[in-house]
Amino acid sequence: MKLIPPTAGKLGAELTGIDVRNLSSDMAVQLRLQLYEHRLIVIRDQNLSKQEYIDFANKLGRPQVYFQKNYHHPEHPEIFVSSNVLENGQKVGVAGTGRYWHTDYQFFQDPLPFVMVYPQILPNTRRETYYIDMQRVYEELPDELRAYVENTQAIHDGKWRYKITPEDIDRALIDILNDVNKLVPPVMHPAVIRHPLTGRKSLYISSGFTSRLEGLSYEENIEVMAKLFNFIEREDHIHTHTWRYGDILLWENRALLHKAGDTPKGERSMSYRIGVYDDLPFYANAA
Ligand code: 7UC
Ligand code: FE
Repeated sequence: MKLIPPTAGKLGAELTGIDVRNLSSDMAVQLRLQLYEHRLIVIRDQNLSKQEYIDFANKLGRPQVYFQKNYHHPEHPEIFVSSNVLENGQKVGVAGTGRYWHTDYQFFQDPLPFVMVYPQILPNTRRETYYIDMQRVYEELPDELRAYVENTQAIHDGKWRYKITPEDIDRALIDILNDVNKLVPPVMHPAVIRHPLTGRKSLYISSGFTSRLEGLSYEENIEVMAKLFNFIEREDHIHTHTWRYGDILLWENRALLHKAGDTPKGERSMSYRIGVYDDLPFYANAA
């Protein structure tokens, strides 16, 4: 097992020379520590069955089952399927997930600590996923913006990203919206969170899920959030992962934003995600 750290100032370590089917529990502990340190690790050249992929997740922590069934792999509910490929003429999972800056499960009380993605079919002409290091963003935040997020709570709302399912046909938008709001009511987290193990602080807001900052008027909130997201999503903050077959990308969802790349029209794409709970709280108290 060989871990190649990123070049200074960059994101993304690379793990080679390991078949994760042979990962011992000692090695799993090491890998978790490397993940807290580097936040984004690409594990190259894996060739796993669905069950072996789930077994790997079990070595890192406790695999999650996504709250909506329409995302589940039909035989393995732990696998969240992002796919536009029909299997036996049937739709499996959901197409075009996460094409906006976000962290997974940010709109829940217990967000996901780790996430991994293992593509099964890659588009021919473009195969990218994007990341932003929110520990670095926090450190670089101009004082004027920092004042708005320090000792502040942010409200996150998942309902605007809800995808219509076959059961929604013939229902009024207002009824769907009311039901989704009951299913995932808005939640609050500190706008700045401290990592429970490393103690490093991250800015914990995203243009995908964060609806407002506490204590601001309607107008001020719109203005401040626009400034914050402009800063966060600056070109020089974005790390691009270009996928190769065999990659498993594993990341610290406490510290990074991510965004799925578009699949070019007419091309196929299918990937398997597993969310994993480690044995730590999502954040330590800030300050
Ligand atoms: O379809 C999607 O973009 C999924 C999104 C609403 N949730 C991903 C997550 O884990 O928060
Ligand atoms: Fe996501």
